[in-house]
Amino acid sequence: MISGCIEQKFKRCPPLPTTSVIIVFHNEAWSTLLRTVYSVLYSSPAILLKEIILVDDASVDEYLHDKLEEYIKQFSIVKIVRQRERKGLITARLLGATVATAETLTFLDAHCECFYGWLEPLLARIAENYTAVVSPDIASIDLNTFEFNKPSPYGSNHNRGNFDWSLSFGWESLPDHEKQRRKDETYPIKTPTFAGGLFSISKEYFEYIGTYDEEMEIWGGENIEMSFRVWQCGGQLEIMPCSVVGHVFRSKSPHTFPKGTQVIARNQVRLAEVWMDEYKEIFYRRNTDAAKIVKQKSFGDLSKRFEIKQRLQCKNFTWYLNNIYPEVYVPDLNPVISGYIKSFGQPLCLDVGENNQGGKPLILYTCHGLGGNQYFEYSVQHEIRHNIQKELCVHAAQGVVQLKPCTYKGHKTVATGEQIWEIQKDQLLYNPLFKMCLSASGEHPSLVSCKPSDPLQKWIFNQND
Ligand code: LR7
Ligand code: MN
Repeated sequence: MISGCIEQKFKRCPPLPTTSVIIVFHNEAWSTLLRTVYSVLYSSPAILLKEIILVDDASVDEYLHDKLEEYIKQFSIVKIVRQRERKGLITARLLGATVATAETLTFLDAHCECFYGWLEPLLARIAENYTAVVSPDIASIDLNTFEFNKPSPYGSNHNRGNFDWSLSFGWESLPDHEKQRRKDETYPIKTPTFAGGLFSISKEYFEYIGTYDEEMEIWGGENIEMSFRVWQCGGQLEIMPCSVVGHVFRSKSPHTFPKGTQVIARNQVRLAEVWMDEYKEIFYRRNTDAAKIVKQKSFGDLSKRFEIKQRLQCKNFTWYLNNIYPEVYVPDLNPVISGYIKSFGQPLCLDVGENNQGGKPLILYTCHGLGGNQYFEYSVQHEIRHNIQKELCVHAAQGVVQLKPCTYKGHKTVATGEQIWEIQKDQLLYNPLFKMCLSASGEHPSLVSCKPSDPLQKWIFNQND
């Protein structure tokens, strides 16, 4: 634990605001759910913890019904409410919030362990700034051994939340200006987005700022929506380094999606439509499910969400990018060409693979037309970019052609010769530095001497449809 955190003192007069801890779950294991409940009970000062509200999102596991009900009777401050129909974590949290009676709400996933002293820094920050939406520093609990990786006494390299243009949440290290702004290690970290599962907020502010989008279903998107909304509408999203909570990070989602996983794309479309202005197109180009939902207008009614934006006089997405996340790379709003890149000689497309070292090799793979790993953009700088999670560019080299971080990173930088490609009339992809062409012979695309009659050197750019 950071030493400055151990020395922190919190005033009893006036006291910190109380909190209702809301834990939503669907078919959670008994042991992890109860571990979460016990750790909250053990690590929270009684005067601050008003209640723990368990919200069951229509679990089918038998032990989560009568047995759980019986078990929690021993704790006067633990309640359970149930969502009869499986609607997902967003409406479950909303249900929890409506029955909560404390001044603040604290949300947790159902597989957490709170570290000693976790609650006070969150509530103290809200007491200081009512518009602060605060997350703990999230530690990991090993998914096999369930061991808690306790915070290091030497402090840690803090991370903040970000998003990529497929609207996935990610972590990144703090930029220098944020390191410099913080006077010491205990200072709140401003974060462009939050993971969304573990946070505290004033109950009144939660309502003022528009709670959640109740039409979002099952899982996903709500954390990015809330991040954009909080910043654009005048709040602050922060990570409190002195508050530590462990979470079991799973390798894959255990949930069923009764209406299919397209609900995630639908949730994302709902947030893009409301908060991202013209930048929403950058996302739609990268996710064909989302583009379809937009085309068919099957994202539902958004009038209530636009009303909130209007009522709170929220700022636009350009403001958010410039002020809250100036480090972000914004892909071309109108790329020269975008979609998949298909070989003329083989029914294969350029694709981004994955190797054991976490690298991302450029490969050839059956075309699927879904965007994602087969989404490329031909930029104004003449790069072939795969800019979904990281900014990766097709990078010429003797032999196998790879994906490397793009050298053009916006103003004052240039695309180096390896990353420049000319689309020639005969459909060759020509690299002027090597004076060679991209070929689909072999397993990995490679550079060869140009030969316009070779079908393996011809490429077709296609819009995803
Ligand atoms: O249909 C569902 N109904 C539910 O009640 C699906 C899930 N849930 C419950 C589930 O039992 C759990 O308690 O909702 C909670 C979150 O689901 P997880 O644990 O499967 O989600 P996650 O940890 O993989 O995902 C993160 O992103 C989600 C997007 O919707 C939520 O915002 C999660 O709360 C969020 N978790 C965190 O922020 C913890 C830190 C992890 C990171 C990064
Ligand atoms: Mn989780």
